[in-house]
Amino acid sequence: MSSKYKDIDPQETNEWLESIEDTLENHGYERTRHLLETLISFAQKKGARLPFNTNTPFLNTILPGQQPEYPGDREIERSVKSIIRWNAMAMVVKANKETPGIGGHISTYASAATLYEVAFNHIFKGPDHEKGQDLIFFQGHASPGIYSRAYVERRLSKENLHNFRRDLSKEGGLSSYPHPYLMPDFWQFATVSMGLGPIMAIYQARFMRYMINRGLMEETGRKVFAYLGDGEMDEPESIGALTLASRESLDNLVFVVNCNLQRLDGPVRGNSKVIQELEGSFRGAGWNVIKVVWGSDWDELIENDMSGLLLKRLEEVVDGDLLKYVVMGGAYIREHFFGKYPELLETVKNLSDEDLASMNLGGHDPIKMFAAYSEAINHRDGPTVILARTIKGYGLGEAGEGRNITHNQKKLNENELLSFRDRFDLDFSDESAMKAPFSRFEKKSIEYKYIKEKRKALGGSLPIRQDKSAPLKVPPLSIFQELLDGTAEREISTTMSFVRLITILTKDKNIGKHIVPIIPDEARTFGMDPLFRQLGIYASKGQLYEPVDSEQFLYYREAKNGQILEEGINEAGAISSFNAAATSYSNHGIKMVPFYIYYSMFGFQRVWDFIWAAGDMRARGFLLGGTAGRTTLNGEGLQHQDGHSHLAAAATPNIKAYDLSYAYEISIVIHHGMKEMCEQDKDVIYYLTLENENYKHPPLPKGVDEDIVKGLYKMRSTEKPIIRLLGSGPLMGEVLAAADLLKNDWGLEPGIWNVTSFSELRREAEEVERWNLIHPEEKPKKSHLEKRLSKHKVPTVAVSDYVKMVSEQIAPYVPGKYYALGTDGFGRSETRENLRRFFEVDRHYIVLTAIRALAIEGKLDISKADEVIKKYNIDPEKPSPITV
Ligand SMILES: Cc1ncc(C[n+]2csc(CCOP(=O)(O)OP(=O)(O)O)c2C)c(N)n1
Ligand SMILES: [Mg+2]
Repeated sequence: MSSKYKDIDPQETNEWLESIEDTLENHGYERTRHLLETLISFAQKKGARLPFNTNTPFLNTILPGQQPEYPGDREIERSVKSIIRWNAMAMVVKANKETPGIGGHISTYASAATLYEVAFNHIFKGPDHEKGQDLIFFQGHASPGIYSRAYVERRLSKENLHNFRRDLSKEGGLSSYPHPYLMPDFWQFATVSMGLGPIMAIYQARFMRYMINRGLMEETGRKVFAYLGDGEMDEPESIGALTLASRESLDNLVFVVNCNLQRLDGPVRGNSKVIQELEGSFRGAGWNVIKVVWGSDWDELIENDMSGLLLKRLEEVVDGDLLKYVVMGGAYIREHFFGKYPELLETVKNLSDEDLASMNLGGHDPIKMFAAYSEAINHRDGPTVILARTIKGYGLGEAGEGRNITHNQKKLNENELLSFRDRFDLDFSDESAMKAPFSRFEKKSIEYKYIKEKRKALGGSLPIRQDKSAPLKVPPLSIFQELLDGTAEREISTTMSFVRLITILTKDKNIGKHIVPIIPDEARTFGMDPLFRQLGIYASKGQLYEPVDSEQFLYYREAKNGQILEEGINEAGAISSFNAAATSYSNHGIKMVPFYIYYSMFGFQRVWDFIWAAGDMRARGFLLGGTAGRTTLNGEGLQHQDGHSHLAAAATPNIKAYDLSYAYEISIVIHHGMKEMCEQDKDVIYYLTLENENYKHPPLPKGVDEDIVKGLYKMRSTEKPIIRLLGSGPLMGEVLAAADLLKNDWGLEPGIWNVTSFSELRREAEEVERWNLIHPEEKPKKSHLEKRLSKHKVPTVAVSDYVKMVSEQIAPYVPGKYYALGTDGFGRSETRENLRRFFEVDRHYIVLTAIRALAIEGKLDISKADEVIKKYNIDPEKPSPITV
């Protein structure tokens, strides 16, 4: 501001400077600081917005004179809001009366009702709006209020409300929190794992810009709103990506933080002020901050505060005090808040204790909230956060208003129900109120007509989740022909195969532009840098500089319509981008296919909660764990070597996980996945582990396409093998080598199978087993495993570069004894060869296991096992990799 401002009176400026200098000289820093702070807050209070400090006074950002006229009928809106409050409370109370322990949050929505109701009536654009639908991340535990509004709007029935938290009830339940998986026509975003909502909302807003800048979507002014708890803001994910939003000038993004100053156990910041702290963080990160602290009842007192004493007092008290005032009432407030300074006490002498107790707060005042929303949605060039002061459990009185007990408080006694009724002027007889009935307005009532008209004008009811996306034509498998043909003598890694595949895919004229490659700063590690030039890296500002490598062919090319989302070292952000792209079919009506490739170790164990949310949101896309495999990634050591992500993947219901050995497997699995996502509208995520070991890739054997997808196919076998080896991913090489040793050194010829997915095999086998269990008299079905392996009840040795439990998943379904080799234990930096020996998964251990298995079967003498140990220098004294 100062640089742009033309000094119209330099002499006056000088006089100000001189007096500051004077004070500094005569009274020191303390006095000077005091004077300046007083000047700044005075100016701010008078409406001057001074941008360069992180905090403004503990007052509303928007002055009363700057508030727009309220566009609604306050009285009707209040009756609607009151009945919505009532039903939201009654849902939880009833649910817990009928089924003790079913849970539910009463007090969150009670604090947030006005935040939502003002927006439902005047702000949120619905699905039929000519400018398109806004996207709303509802605060998870405010769900009862959102259901209650849907009931009052007649979108849900009384039975539905009765079945809150009873997902399995016959008529269909209402899920505890926003779960699109359970209510796919209603909820859009999974928010209740706190911290995920805020960062996903930021990346959703950014992804909308990406779609617009790439010409896939029109800019129509759609917004992303995220409703968040003040306690939730303590999650690192909540504030970790704030600067991305300002850097990307996301004026399509509005956060609304429900500052009731409490979380579950107690105050969010008892000893300071959470609103001021959040203001500092958001302003520091470049956001437009609108504080809505005080309601209209405070306007006059604040305006008349000439001495600044009121502001001084407001600045002095901490959140712990403010919470106490809510609970203790007017006389206490008079004595402890205003009473600290006699002059301040004077200013409230005409107000009764009741008046003092009922002075409303900003987040409960529709006028203040509407002013905040109007400014937020019209703000340009950056994101806005509204920090709204509310009271947790508002209206619950003794039953939990502002108290620390609110979460456990699920039942209201009769008196509490009656006082809730009185507080909101509800029209129930005593007898009726005590039963906590659900209630809504008649269809012909003015209230019903009013809310329906308001929603109609704004484009229809919310929340709503739809899929209006057209199918995307997947090209034939033959576009990957070069990968299906194998590499002959050339040695490459599975990662390189994948990079080739995505290069081919993005060139396809039909589906190419729908592919979204996402990478957190590892593109060069994976050899994906050629894509920089071909596809460009998305940058909303284009490329304002000449890159250092501009002379080179593969330079770092940023572009406004770039296709790659290069997220930097930011897995939480990258997976949030994945979630946005993977749900684009429903949120934007356009199918996109994200391929998020990352260091495998920094996937599941770092962002599994987001992956779980992706499942909940019915996401579709590909996760690629690069540099995977505990022994295949050799030099990087303990914190890098992933030998367990497949366990996590196996436990995630919507994930189909594959550990692949050859380029043709990758092509077939990805092609199949794309068909499911783009043509068959299946809500699936494929997880592929890719490795960096170079070897030759054979051509696709005949007739195994389907088996590759199912999880197991035959590599080679004699008519009647006496033992079976199962290999997976890069360890297939050791299995093949072991087979050669078995043949050449011991005269045994095993059957060799390649397992592309242990988890898919297990799932299918379990489904078959379940069917057989509940259809005891019918002809039993056979699983893929049984069909392929049951002819020979011989021992099986399975080896993967993952912990043994990964390959043991299928043990119950494989005929004959099952021996698993795996990489349990912490990783090490070493050569690949030494690592495989250390983890006891190399060819020699495979041979030893096989020979011993045959000895146990009585097919060989046990002394053979000892011969193996000697021949291959296996050290029986070597400590176990799990214990060292
Ligand atoms: C990641 C995560 N941790 C813990 C919880 C459990 N939990 C549910 S509500 C809640 C308190 C929320 O406080 P706040 O964000 O201030 O919301 P309020 O209810 O006060 O509006 C907690 C800890 C959760 N849902 N998610
Ligand atoms: Mg809170």
